Amino acid sequence: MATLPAANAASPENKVRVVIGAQWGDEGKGKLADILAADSDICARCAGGNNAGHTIVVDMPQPNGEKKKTMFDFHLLPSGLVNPKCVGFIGAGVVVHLPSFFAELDTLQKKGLDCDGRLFVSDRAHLVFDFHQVVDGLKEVELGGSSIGTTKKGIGPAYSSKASRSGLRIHHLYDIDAFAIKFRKLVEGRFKRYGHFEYDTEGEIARYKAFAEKLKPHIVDGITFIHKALASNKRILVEGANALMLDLDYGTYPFVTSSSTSIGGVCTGLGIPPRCIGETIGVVKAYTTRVGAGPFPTEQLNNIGKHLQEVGREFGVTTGRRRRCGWLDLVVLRYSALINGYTALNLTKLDILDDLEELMVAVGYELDGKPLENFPADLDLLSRVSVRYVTLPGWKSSIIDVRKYEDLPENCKRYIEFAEDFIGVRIRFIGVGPGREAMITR
Ligand code: 2SA
Ligand code: GDP
Ligand code: MG
Repeated sequence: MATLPAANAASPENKVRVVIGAQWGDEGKGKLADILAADSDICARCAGGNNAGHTIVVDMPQPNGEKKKTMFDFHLLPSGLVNPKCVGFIGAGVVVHLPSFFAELDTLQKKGLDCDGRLFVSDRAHLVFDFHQVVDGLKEVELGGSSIGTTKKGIGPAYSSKASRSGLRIHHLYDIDAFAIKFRKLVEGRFKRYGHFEYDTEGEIARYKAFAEKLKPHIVDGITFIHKALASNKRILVEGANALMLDLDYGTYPFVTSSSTSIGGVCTGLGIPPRCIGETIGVVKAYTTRVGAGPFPTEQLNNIGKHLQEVGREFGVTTGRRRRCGWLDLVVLRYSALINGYTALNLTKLDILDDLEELMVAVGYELDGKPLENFPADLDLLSRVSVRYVTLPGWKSSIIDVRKYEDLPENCKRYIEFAEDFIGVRIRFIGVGPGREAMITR
């Protein structure tokens, strides 16, 4: 064990920072991760896979010295990679679809981001295969009217293979013959369960043989990697994927993703102890969106929902699906804050509310006239709740160019402070536009 640092070698002051989604995803985690990556050495993903979609808009320097507004969509790779000094790390809790890994890397390189020598993946991370994606689709069909609305990226089936202890991990690629035997067994199992589907098993094995070689420079023992980084005072940023309300345990089960998207997933997905976690920044969209099926108490199936969807350009980054939209739900956010223990919040997309006359925010759920104490586990019960709202006045002016808190319109500050007081966590960052520069810090 001579190469590993002692268990307490990390300086107690060097704490890991975490960016995590507080609602149903797409809050704007990627943008904050990109901003914080500027003073981070490592940006790590701990959960999920290429179901995630994180959009970042930056002014990229061009060879002619000018800057060009460039959009990056991250799925499997950490968004911190936009910062040329930041190293990307994919932890054991992530499920990795290698064709997507290389395709995404290729796109980044083509857009002028040199990622050579600064992208690593844990040898303990599980692999997502194309057959997992086929099975994802078949499972959805089987569910019929109660389908989850997954991204069909094979995420659920890959985590199922992991939990049933038949999954294949990155390190299995080192012995391709043993890999092939296990892989055939895994595919056979899926044929038994779902009937025979079109799948080139042997072709896939050959492809993975090539991937194994190509991936070698990226593979690390994730525990050694992360603990050496901690011991040498490297600043680590964790970029959460999806969000608390999609967490396998604490989300609106079964309308959730299949990983631990809460703070717990940071420890299990990266192999770091809780005492190493410092700031946990919850990212909160100023209204609520959800993509896919499942309960959404403040959803607005009317002109308000349409307005938020259109002005907020609410489309899935991975699938292009239209996102469902509704009012800010503070019941959800209190629940979310209890589980994740946010030390600060980033309120995003506040500019999307600029034109609205009045804003409603959910402050309680009632069932048969009685207030509920917490966000309920039982979805049947949840479908019967009535939502109690408070109405706040809108600010009816553009805030996109505001950069100081005190310059925001009074009603806008009132909205922010109302949410902050209700949740009980300081809103430290306020997003007023998609660009890196459109962020107010207080
Ligand atoms: P899955 O594919 O098994 O993880 O789907 C299970 C549920 O999790 C939801 N989910 C998401 N929700 C919001 N954003 C996600 N990423 C993409 C984006 C989504 C897209 O950034 O826009 O492009 O559609 C994401 N990934 C998974 C999913 O909708 C299911 O409800
Ligand atoms: P993520 O999955 O949490 O990283 O979020 P997505 O990238 O899926 O969706 C957030 C979208 O909102 C992206 O298109 C961002 O560029 C954009 N965005 C982020 N913050 C803001 C903001 O403050 N204002 C506006 N108008 N857009 C924002
Ligand atoms: Mg997203």
